[in-house]
Amino acid sequence: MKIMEVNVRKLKMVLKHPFTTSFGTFQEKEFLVVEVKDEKGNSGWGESVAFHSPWYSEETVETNLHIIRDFLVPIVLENDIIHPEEVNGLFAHLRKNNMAKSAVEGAVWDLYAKREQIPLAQALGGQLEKIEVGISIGINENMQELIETVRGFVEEGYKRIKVKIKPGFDVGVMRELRKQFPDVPMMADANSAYRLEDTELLKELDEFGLTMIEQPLASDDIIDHAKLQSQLKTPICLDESIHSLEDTRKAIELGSTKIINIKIGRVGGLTEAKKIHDYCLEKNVPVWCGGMLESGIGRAHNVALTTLPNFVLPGDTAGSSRYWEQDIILPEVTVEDGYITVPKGNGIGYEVDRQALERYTVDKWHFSK
Ligand code: OSB
Ligand code: MG
Repeated sequence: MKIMEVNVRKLKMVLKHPFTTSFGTFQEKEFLVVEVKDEKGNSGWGESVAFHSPWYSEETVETNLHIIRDFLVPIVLENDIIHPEEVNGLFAHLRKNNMAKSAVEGAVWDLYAKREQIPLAQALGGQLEKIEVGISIGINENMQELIETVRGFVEEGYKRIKVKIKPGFDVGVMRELRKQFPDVPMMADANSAYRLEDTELLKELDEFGLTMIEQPLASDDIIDHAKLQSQLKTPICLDESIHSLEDTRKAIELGSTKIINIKIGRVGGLTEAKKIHDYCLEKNVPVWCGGMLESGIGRAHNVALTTLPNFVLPGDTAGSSRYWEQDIILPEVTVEDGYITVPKGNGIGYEVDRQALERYTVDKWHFSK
């Protein structure tokens, strides 16, 4: 396929409710959307999951813009790409910057599936017609409010509840939630807020039967996580530490993780995500799809990826209405009884709502052959 044009937009969308993690509070989301167009006028869409500030990873909206504009766009305009699996290779001489690469690669995957007139899920080899989803709940120091938030999502049917924790907001909170919801699958995500010296405290979480604890230790660590896992009954799931298939292999070999959170942006795109999925399937390590407060475009990519067979644990991809008054896709992503029905349309399977897209756009750039 020949990519004739690339359009990059910066969007700003206000979150319905602030979302707090151990590293900070999100009130709004600024992010990039990439559109690639072929010679027939088909459009493929990708979303960069980099945040405004480098607090989840070192990438930001501005570093992504720089990498996309100055390095990645020229590559996709200059090369005739037959299959999207080639894109990773074309970008391989550029180090890291995975979220930037993923935004462009994802757009090429969507374009490819549209040209083939098949759903993106099918292009990836996915089979599931509906996927199970959970929900991620931010830190709220008001326990009564937190309980009511959890209750609301349990009643909506979400298949598991993930709660963000941090030092001082951990064992007591999980104890109270477990008392209130004895049978609900629950997990905790620390976003790297602890150190190995906190092992005794983290062991106290074992009594609550959590399905996992996500990224308790440093974002660049796999050694201390292995030491911690040997002391914990609760499975550790790595998020921030995993950027590639190689990271996955090393973490599993070391015993640092028993479950992998796959985020398409963090690992540099759908091709690498699929490789990690396949490797984990072979090693009997369950995976699930993480979330980055995506708009509908990123959400649609997550839905497609999650149709692969080893996504056996509910992901974080909630319905569009979890975060947005109005999303940028039509129809919006909806959750019924804890399931998202995988769309049957070509490519990402949702239409980009160009009016909504335009309304949220704060800046845009156009590139052509
Ligand atoms: O660690 O999974 C995370 C949100 C922002 C940054 C990191 C994370 C999260 C979430 C929310 O947990 C996932 C979502 O609902 O999109
Ligand atoms: Mg996480």
